[in-house]
Amino acid sequence: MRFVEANGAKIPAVGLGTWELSGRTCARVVEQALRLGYRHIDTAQVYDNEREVGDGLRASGVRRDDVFVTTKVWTNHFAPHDLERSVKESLVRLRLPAVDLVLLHWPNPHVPLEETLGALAHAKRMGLTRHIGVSNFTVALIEQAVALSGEPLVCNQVEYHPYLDQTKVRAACDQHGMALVAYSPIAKGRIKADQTLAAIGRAHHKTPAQICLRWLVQQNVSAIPRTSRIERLSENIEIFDFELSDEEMGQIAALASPKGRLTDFGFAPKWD
Ligand code: 1BO
Repeated sequence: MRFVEANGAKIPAVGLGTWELSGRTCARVVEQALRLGYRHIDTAQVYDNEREVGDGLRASGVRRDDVFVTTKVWTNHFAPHDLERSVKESLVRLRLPAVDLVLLHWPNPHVPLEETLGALAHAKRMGLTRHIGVSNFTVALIEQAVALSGEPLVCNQVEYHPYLDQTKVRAACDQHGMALVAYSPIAKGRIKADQTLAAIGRAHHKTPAQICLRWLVQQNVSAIPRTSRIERLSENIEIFDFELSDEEMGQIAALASPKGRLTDFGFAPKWD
């Protein structure tokens, strides 16, 4: 497995996203993913599956120290007194003494960022997490967060796939030594019918999803595809035995369109 290094963290380049996985399916998929070689599992308080992620971790038999576990604090727990308590509750659900990474899941303009980041840094100093970071932060918010954080931020997790240009966010992350972690990296399956990805795939004997994930990791991005299908789990990590040319990287980047964002929630910040 390849890693993305960022401000002291070593994040496996491919992980399992668990957004929209729940119950026994979630536990079974996490267990299988770990058995197949995944070493990076991404969950969040708002996914309501931390308990099942913990079940899958334990059932896999993989040593805790060998897995990079991320969770995220939802915006209703951003007040300083609440953040630490909510992280502790996440740990109870996961049945872990600490996670590897805790992220602020989404910007919350109603709580001063400085206070939330202070509480997040405190959670790190207390040993509840090895690293801290943010998610769904715009370039302007990354700049603010870096300036305000008392501890290094190791990543910004955002939607990223060939149909969405994240050049500016990626550049801001690079500038501050942060990794970009890509959720919805295969564009919720839309890439399956893509002729450009299919043609590149034929040249490398790979599927459009594998081409897409390889395109991300070749940019030093960590991708967290989600699937509930066991056969897809293998497909999504079999991307380390080939390389895309500069020309192919460019052809894939050219697929981006202004309407490429798939997850435009009402509470999302204005993207720049
Ligand atoms: C509301 C969840 C978005 C991806 O983490």
